[in-house]
Amino acid sequence: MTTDRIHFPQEFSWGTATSGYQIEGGDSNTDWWRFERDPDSGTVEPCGDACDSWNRYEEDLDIIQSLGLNAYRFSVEWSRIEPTRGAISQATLDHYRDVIASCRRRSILPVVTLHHFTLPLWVADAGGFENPDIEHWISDYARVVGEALGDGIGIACTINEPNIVALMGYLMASFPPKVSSWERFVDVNRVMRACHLAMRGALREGPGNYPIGFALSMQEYEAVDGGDDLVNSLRHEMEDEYLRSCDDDDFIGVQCYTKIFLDANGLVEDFEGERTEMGYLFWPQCVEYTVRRAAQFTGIPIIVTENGIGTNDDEQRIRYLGEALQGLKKVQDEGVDVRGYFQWSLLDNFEWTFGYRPKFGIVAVDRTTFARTPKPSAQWYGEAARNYPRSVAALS
Ligand code: GCO
Repeated sequence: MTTDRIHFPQEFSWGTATSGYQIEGGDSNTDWWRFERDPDSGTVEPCGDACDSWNRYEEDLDIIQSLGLNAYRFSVEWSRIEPTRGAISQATLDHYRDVIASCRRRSILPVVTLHHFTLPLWVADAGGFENPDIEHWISDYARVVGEALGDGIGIACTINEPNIVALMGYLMASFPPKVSSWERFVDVNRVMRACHLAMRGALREGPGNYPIGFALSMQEYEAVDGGDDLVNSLRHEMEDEYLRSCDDDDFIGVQCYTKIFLDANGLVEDFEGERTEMGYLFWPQCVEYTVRRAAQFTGIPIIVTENGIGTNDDEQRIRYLGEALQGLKKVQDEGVDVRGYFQWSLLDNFEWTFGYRPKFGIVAVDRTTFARTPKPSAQWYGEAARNYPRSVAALS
């Protein structure tokens, strides 16, 4: 363990999260950009200019500051930093140094993700996560990021939802490279864990003593009508193997949105209960469930690196966040070491194959002018965070 050299922020991190591709705009040197142009991809619209946050990050940070939040999770784009193998863009690194400095000026902790779903074209063309060399490529990239940004990073996530990249890209065939194979899914999960370790090693060699971990997608699973075997094998691959491998990390990032039902044939779409815009079950209780589950596997600190709801109904969002925070309080009272909570997402942004329809943001973004308008939930969340746990006790 290297925890004594690690500096965890003293205060609980109250933040909101985004990712480069979903908000920056113009990340054209990626597998996703190309994928969106394939008529068979199933993507409803291209990402295009996204929220133009490449140019408007100061404005985004002003909003975060005005809400009284003390942390911001965003991602840096490999495709911009290393547009072709070994060619590093200093201008891009300078840009991200500015973003980090802009956070610091506002006393906002910069929580930096290095890989959030997208690959540079040169990596994708060489086989992406199925090329054994990816471990070297991605750790070289991490070394570059660590060297250039490490003195400013507050917390680092190496890979965002490695298990979702594997699931959606290699089993469900709905993200690039659109493969459907259990063996390849299992294999990519294994490669992901190796990539994380290599990246963590590279970051630790650089400046800074910030905590390093990865962000895992977790769910509450429920087996119905003979779904037990599927729940067990899927959860083994999607969660348990990852949770067993992270004891030497500084924290584990837990990301959760809902509860899913599986029968012997797969995902059950027909279930009772309130739904969100994504068709998910309205299930803020997933926070306490998944945090508790992560804590059963590992004793390292936990950060809820993503939780939120896609909805057009901001009242529903407020209700969701309120119940989610009540769950957070419960697990903290049980003694689980949780160090932060990041609401997904700051902005209404590009929701991958669903395009701009789902509204995960606490801030609306005009699709033509890019004007930002905080929703009532933004104010609500800021106040709930500032007054936690009093704010949450008042809800029950
Ligand atoms: C993910 C990603 C985000 C999504 C969010 C809402 O979990 O898929 O980290 O990019 O936008 O989860 O679906």
